[in-house]
Parts: sequence; structure tokens; C-alpha cells
Amino acid sequence: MLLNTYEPWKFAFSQETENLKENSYGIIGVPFDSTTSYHSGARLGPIVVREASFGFEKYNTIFNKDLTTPFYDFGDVNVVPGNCKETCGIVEDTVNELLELNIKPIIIGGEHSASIGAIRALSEKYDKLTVIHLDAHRDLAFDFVGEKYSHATVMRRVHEMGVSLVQIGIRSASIDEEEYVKSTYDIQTFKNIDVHKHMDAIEYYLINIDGPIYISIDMDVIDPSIAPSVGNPTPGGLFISEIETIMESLAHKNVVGLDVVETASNRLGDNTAVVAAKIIRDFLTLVE
Ligand SMILES: [Mn+2]
Repeated sequence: MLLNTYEPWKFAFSQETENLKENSYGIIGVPFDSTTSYHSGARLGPIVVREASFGFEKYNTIFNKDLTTPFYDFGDVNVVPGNCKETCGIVEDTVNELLELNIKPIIIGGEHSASIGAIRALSEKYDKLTVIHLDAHRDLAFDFVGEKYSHATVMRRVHEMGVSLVQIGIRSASIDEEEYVKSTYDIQTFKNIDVHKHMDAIEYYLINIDGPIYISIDMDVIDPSIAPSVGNPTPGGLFISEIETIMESLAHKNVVGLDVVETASNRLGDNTAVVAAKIIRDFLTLVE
């Protein structure tokens, strides 16, 4: 029998939500981009990333594994266009609903501010949460053009929740952000050059992290020659194999949530959407 399983509104290989298995993963989209300062369009990220997810086969030749992890696609949250704080609150409530079902969130963005709500929910559930933040930028501004809730202030709001941060791929920051990092004891930095030249040290660091981990991936961490459709493209980024190595190091840790954000495209087959879909699919293959 031939079945057409192409359903572009759900991530490829996601299962029906009627019979939820506990301890599995739930995808939610956050189609929001109201604080974007340069290249807009991230509100369409959840659609194009889901669509791109159908370009992959179930067997993963990088990790020699089939994608067998149960996961569900719950659709998109209702965002409030123009209101970042309100939207973060809705993401937080939705993630709390998933946590009550004992399902771990995977968020497709949308601008990076979606992480604020997700991490707030998780930081209240888990003590000693570590956020692994892959990004070209630190996102540690206290405010951005007067706004406390913005794509540029995400990790400052997150750090205020009392979580530890590990920032990987950094190659752009303000002097104020650098001073803030120096004034703290729980923000670890691995710049893009560290990833290119000292991956062994980063792997060693990651596999020795204790406690629950949340992974936040801004697609601009990847080199813009590979993933150009992002809010703030920044040259000198990571390669796909480096992302694979980092994900492999983290997959067998206690990962309690993941977001893949800032895909800003409205085009089917967009490179950045394809890479974002691959990262989510790789993660689900690895965590089984
Ligand atoms: Mn960024």
C-alpha cells in the first residue's frame, strides 16, 4: 500500500498526539518576529523548517541510527504580534503544559526571545539548569533600544533566572556585554575560533556538565555561507560537522529542552530551514 505521509504542518516522522508517551519530546512553533532589528521573517520559520523536515530519510548515516524516538508536533503557539513580553508568557505557559504531561519541549522559532519563556518554565522545574547557547552573539544586553524583552536581551533575562550559561560560537558582542561576562562567574565562553581549533576541549567540557541541560541554537551560529536566512548574519561561523559534534557530546546528557530559532525565510527549500530541520532531526535521532 502506498501512503502519502507528507503533512507540511507537522514535523516529519512526528507521531499522533492521541497516545502520548511520557518522557518523550513535543515540538511547538513560535511564529514571532516583532523585535527583529535587521533581516525580518523569522515568524515564518516554523512553517519552512517543518516543510524542510520532509527532505530527510529516517536512517541517519552520520550517527548510524534510525530515528525511533517518539515525538509529537503540537503546532504553533498563539503569539501576540508586537508584544514580546506577552508572547514569552504564552510560550512559558505552553511549555508548562508540556512539562505537566512529562514531555520535553523542542521549540522552532521565530525570533530568539521565545527561549525566555521556555527557559523560565524549565528553570522553575529544575535546579541547577545549564543553558548551552549556540549563537554568533552573546544576547546579553540589559535592554535593546529601550526594550527589556528582545531578541538581543534573551540570555541576559535567562541569566537573571539563576541558570549557568555556556556560550558557543560567539563572534560579536558589545563592550558592555563583555564587561557583564567578566563580572559573573557562571558564563563560560567558547568563541568561534575555539570551536574551529579546540573542539576536543569543548567536547570534554560539555560531557562533564552535571545536571539538566537546555540547548538554545540561534541559527546565526552557523556560517552564513551555509545558513544565510537569519536575523543577523555574521561571518566566521560554525560548520555542520562542528554542530554535529556538539550535539553528539550533549545527546546523552540530561537534555530537558531544545530550541532552534531565528530561521527567517518564506521560501521552500531554503538552506537555513533545511539545516534547522536537520539539527532537530539529528537531536531526536541521537537522544533515543
Ligand atoms: Mn544571534
